[in-house]
Amino acid sequence: MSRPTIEREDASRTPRGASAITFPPRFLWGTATSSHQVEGEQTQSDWAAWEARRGRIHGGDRAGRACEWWAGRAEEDFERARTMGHGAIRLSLEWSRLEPRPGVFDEAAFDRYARMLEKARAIGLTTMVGLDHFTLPYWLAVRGSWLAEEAPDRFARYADRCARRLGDLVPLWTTLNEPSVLAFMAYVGKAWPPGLGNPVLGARALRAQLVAHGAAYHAVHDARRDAQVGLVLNLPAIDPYDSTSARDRAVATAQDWAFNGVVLDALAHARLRFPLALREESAPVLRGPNGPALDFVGLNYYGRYRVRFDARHPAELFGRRDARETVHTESNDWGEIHPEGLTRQLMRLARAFPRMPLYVTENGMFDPSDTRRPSYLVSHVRAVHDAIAQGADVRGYFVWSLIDNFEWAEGWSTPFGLLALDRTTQARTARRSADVYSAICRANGVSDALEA
Ligand code: IFM
Repeated sequence: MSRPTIEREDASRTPRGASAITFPPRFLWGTATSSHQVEGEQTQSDWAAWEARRGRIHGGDRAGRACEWWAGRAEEDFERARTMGHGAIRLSLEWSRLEPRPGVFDEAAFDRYARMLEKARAIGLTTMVGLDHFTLPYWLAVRGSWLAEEAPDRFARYADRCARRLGDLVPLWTTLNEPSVLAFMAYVGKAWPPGLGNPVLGARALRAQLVAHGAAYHAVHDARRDAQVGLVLNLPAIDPYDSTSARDRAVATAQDWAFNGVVLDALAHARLRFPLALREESAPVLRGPNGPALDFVGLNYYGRYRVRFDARHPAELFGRRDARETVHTESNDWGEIHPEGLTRQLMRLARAFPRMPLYVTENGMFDPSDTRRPSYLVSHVRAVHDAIAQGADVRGYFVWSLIDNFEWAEGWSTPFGLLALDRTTQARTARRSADVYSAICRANGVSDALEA
């Protein structure tokens, strides 16, 4: 199969004659990025080491210079975002830069992030800043990554330092990004570091990340009482392929529990249930002053998986994803384009965490020709509006991503950016979807003109 592939006619086309929609005042429109994927010159993390190993990344790609944010281009890209009418940007800090050795912090690296954040603030971009987005310092990787007993505590100490050093510049913090995805790709699977391929270790890594989230939530609040701290979850819609088949329904329910449900349950009730623990355990670290240890929840949503029962797939709880209609490569699958799933997952969050502010912290698709992305964006923005109309307190929406960037094991093969990146010249070119998104940001919704 040639890469990357997108099979399926466009399922996300907005219905003809759909009406204009407007979002609440002060709704945040932005894009999302992450440190390792855009910064470049990043050498001290588990990912830098992983990329150097043969056969790990599609085409032997490396993040390399990436989008040269560290070298100074972050500020230029913030300007571009602002010019396009965006009001916010989500980025992350690179733990391995800020704490290159255990307990040793790099003040020059903190200064570099401070300059980026000052720039964003000066031009009117609200920042949502992640403490960690998949990568770990190499010194922690050699001690066991998220399976190291010290990992949650180390993360909390690092979070404390970040909150004290950069807290003035950060209105919205997030602790971790997509803990289930990391557990699945790196511990259950072998595609990402540490590449263990063991479901039991996957459950342990997920549990450690949840504990780390809680510990960091408290650390940031202890450092800055006014901080807003959330967690970013990737919650795909997981449905039975054939809803009349009891076996398809059972495996869809099991997969949804293992990937989505157990995490929501842990956060909502401060408890760890199977497979995070053999017997239910209480997790006081996940309790905040007035309920869950969360001030908001970030939802990353790409699409829907439809699963069939298949006895040959025990590691996937006997469910095989049907990839015929999905956005996928040979090694990764972002699901079927299904905007209704975004409404559904937002409503699920609104029920699990009543009155909790929600953000769509990532949504987008890789689309080299940029023929499908414009309608994907419009249909998903409409899906967010539907959730708000049904009572969800959604405060913002971030497209993944502002610019083409290093897509983990897929390397540079899956362009997700509103801006296309020429990696040789570092030139940026706005795609048509950048204009469409710009029109959404400026109209604070979908206008009749955009619809036309
Ligand atoms: O690039 C990733 C990001 O790092 C986490 N969420 C999904 C994106 C697209 O795969």
